[in-house]
Amino acid sequence: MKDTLADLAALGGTPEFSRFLQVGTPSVGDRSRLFDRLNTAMDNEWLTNGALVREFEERIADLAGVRHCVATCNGTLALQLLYMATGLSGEVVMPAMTYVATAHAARVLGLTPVFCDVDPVTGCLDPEQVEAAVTPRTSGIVGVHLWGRPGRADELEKVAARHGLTLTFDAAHALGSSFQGRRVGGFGSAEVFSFHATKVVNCFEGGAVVTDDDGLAQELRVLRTFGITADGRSVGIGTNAKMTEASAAMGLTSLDAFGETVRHNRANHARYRSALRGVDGLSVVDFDEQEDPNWQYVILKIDEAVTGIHRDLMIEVLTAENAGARRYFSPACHQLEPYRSERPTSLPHTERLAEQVVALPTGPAVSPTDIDRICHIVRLAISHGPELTDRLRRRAAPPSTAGSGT
Ligand code: T4K
Repeated sequence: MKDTLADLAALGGTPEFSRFLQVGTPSVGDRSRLFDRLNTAMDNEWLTNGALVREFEERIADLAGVRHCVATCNGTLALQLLYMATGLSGEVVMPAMTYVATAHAARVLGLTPVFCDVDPVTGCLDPEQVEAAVTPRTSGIVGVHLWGRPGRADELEKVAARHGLTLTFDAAHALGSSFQGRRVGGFGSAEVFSFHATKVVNCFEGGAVVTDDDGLAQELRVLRTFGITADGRSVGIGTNAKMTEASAAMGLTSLDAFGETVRHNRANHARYRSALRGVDGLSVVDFDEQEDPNWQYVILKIDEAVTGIHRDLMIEVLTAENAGARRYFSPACHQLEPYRSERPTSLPHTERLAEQVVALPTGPAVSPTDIDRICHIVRLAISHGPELTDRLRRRAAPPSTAGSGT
């Protein structure tokens, strides 16, 4: 165990971990099942958009508690297809506290993302702020279940209904989460999952739209396949967003392990919470009794004014120890190009969160002992916050040339 600042790898000590711990180590499940499934696809001589994709869609629809799942090659294209299929135009209200894909998927279609502030506790859209952001040009609202939490999704439904707007959700983080007993998948007109390698269920790369709307599902299937219907008629513009059989094989195998992954992540979350309890200026984002999340992310908030150390320096300290930590999400979307230049916006709650959040390593490859060791380092760093900050900044400063005579 490290005792002094000099033991920290960022200040020349030996890294705590010999292997790099990640935020998003893939949840692979039983490899032999994966290879069996890949062999089935080979034996069938059917490599994309076939029986494995159909099976994956059925199981995801079942998990989300909806009638339809339209699987795609990634979550970003699933968002684009959904924005197209719901006929969005003009302005779309969404949070900036999200991965930039939520906004870019709209922007590439010529839509204008209007970033709206979030509830400082949940990090999800604040319904009152959404109400204030609606203009005559608004056609829809895109909620984001940040870090797997549904936020106040029910209230967003009321705002959308009041203004006659289309409500959809970016549920990239929230497979298997629920709110007040309602499963994510059934909020708004439709919801989008990501099955990127780092997500709680992965397809290497993959995504899906889930919905109870028969017509919307049909439209999405056509858009996903070049605008061509199942009976071969070309009925309009579309793209190629189909999922491969290899991705579905991975998705099904990862899905087999889903229950175990969630149990593991829930225990990791509790371990972090108890190991970091009582440290002034630090909090692990927790959930309330209405929410049943999938526990995929462990988010730490660091208040520099209290701890004397900024989030970015904490990430530097942890990374040097081979404990990979990520900024989910910072900068926020409105602080990124092209949005920053096109439409300068001030979002105080979002900006404060974006300044403080760190996603910590979790997932099946991170053990309780790993967590205790990470938390020990966090506590050591915080207990000497101002001194550590000073030493790291001095170390990073270019050597002074004053008095060198050159
Ligand atoms: N909406 C939201 C709210 C999203 O979070 C995302 C994606 C989307 C929409 C779009 O969905 P997709 O089109 O991606 O399906 C990642 C992912 O690329 C991205 O999928 C994800 N969200 C976003 C939050 O994170 P980066 O730049 O943070 O890093 P990446 O992918 O290199 O790796 C993240 C961590 O996981 C690292 O610590 C390394 C580790 N890792 C990564 C890979 C790929 C592994 O251990 N194994 C791996 O195979 O973007």
